[in-house]
Amino acid sequence: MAPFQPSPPTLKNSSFNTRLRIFAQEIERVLETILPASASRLHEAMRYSVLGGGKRLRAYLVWESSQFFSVAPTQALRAAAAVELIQAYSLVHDDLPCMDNSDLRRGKPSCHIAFEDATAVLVGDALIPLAFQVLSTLEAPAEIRLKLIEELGHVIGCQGLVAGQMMDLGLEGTRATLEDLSIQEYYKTGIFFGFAAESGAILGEASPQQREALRSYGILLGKAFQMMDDWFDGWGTAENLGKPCGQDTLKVTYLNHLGPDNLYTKAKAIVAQAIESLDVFDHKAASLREVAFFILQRD
Ligand code: GRG
Repeated sequence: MAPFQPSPPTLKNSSFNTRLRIFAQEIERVLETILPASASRLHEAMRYSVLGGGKRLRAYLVWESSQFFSVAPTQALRAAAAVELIQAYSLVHDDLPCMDNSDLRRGKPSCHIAFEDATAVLVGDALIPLAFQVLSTLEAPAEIRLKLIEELGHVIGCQGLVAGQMMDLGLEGTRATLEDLSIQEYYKTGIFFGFAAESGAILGEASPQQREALRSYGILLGKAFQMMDDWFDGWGTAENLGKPCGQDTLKVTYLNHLGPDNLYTKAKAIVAQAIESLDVFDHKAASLREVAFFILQRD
């Protein structure tokens, strides 16, 4: 197959990339204050897994959507940090030998390689309640905190991320259809993105219509993200992605169903749909539109 160009220069937006990187530093600072810092092996492994890497894309969605509704910056950042704790847990567990068995994550040895399997399991176990603790102590009315906790519990639990991961395991070695894949990806990736985008609206006590618009945007973004993740797994390099590539060659993926050109075209169409969901916010949503383009060209 001829190499396919994933990054049309017209989509490159270096000012957005810079903004995302600066935001990532800000989130890192907040995470530093949230994570326990004793010399215990568990705490050390938690910090190793959460800090010093990651695009912080889901956190950025929380931040940007919070800006629509003038949420206090400290509260938006803490909610965004909670999302990143969950993201880190899911990656630590996904890398384990009994899951995706991946030795490299964010350009460094996966948690179970740097420490060992049992510690990596416990790191994930500890990050989940820490995320809920952060949400429960936000400076926001109790019903808002409760809503965030309820929604997060839903999207990462047995009808969300964990269910999606279970489906993923079940699809290995099968002739899964595109529809199977799409359902699995909705649970594993889409609804967590949906939560990230919607959480600013929850924090800002937005209308149901505004919440729904942001959730739809996030879910569609998650779908395009997963598609491009498959694309990069087939065509990227470990050096620029910070994780092994070509891991999914034996798995059913969007890439082997659709082929690279078709996949990219479909991902672009989904990004366009995601952007359409933001119509209700008019010019306020410029930055979230940029995130959608970033999905197609991340480096
Ligand atoms: C273990 C319950 C459980 C779930 C794991 C996160 C996940 C589910 C699997 C990771 C494997 C994968 C390719 C998932 C789909 C795309 C994805 C979520 C990639 C990782 O997210 P990025 O690229 O990572 O945003 P960073 O490092 O930037 O945070």
